[in-house]
Amino acid sequence: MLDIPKAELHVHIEGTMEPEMVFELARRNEVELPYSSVAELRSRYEFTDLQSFLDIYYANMAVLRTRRDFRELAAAYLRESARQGVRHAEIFFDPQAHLARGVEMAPIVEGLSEGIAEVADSGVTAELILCFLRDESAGSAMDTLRLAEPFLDHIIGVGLDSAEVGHPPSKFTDVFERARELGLRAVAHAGEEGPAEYVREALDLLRVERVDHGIRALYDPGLVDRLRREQTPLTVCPLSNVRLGSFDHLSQHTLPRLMAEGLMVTINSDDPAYFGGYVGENFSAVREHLGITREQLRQLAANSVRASFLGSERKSALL
Ligand code: ES4
Ligand code: ZN
Repeated sequence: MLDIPKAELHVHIEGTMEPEMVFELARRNEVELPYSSVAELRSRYEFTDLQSFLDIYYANMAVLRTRRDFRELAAAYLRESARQGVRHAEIFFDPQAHLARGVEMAPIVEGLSEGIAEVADSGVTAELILCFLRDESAGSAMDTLRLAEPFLDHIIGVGLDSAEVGHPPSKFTDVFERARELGLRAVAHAGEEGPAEYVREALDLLRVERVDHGIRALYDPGLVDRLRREQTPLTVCPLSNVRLGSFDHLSQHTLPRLMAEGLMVTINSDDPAYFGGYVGENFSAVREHLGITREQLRQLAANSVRASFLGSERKSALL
């Protein structure tokens, strides 16, 4: 299963920072942490919903300060993922969270790019997707996009993440239109905790090419028909959905139903340092707890390559 070539399309680079790295960077950058050990930090990783996770995710990010930090973070994620069969990753990053602490766009984007370049010899490729924090204003998102303009060579697209409920995609229509004018691709988190209507808005107003999560689309049969007809990729994150309370146990996850509906489903890790595993562990878990067959795992892996922003030649090579 680890040997099947895969693409990871839904991973937040800040969510790949393992507790050991949180402590290492805190020491190096002289940032004070409110925990005395890695074990104590890890013991806080009991989440009830998305916000309870986001609170600790944003707090831990305070240790990320320099170009070197971002480079090491990206390289470590890609090395581990490559071991699990990931041949290509499209990686989210949250610049607003770092800009707010006085870290500039250049060390963030260039550091992440250097990390990607550092592991190129292992055959894994990656692209960066700039995510806007939906619980910040549309104006802040537009300012962030403007700050990113000198770095567009390093950025393939834009996304939308953070606290979903109460922050509909419609809030960001103009920002996504501007991003499209700049030649960027578009994706958005929708239907993770928010309603199916947010998935429709992401498609109609933000004109996204993939929906991140999208699990709540199943509450809307008309939307399911549309997603099937258009074969819109959904980047599903099984371990994340369980850790954040969408399902009580992995055996209750609706991944099999999404597949049975004929949707273009992919499997991803979201925030692997927080949710119990990278893409390989997500694949193993759905096989064990949802009865997903080896053949279906192959299908899910092939979907991830097809749903990526890779060119047709590289896609063919990975299929
Ligand atoms: C996230 Cl799981 C999840 N959902 C929304 N925004 C996020 N940012 C990082 N992880
Ligand atoms: Zn996510």
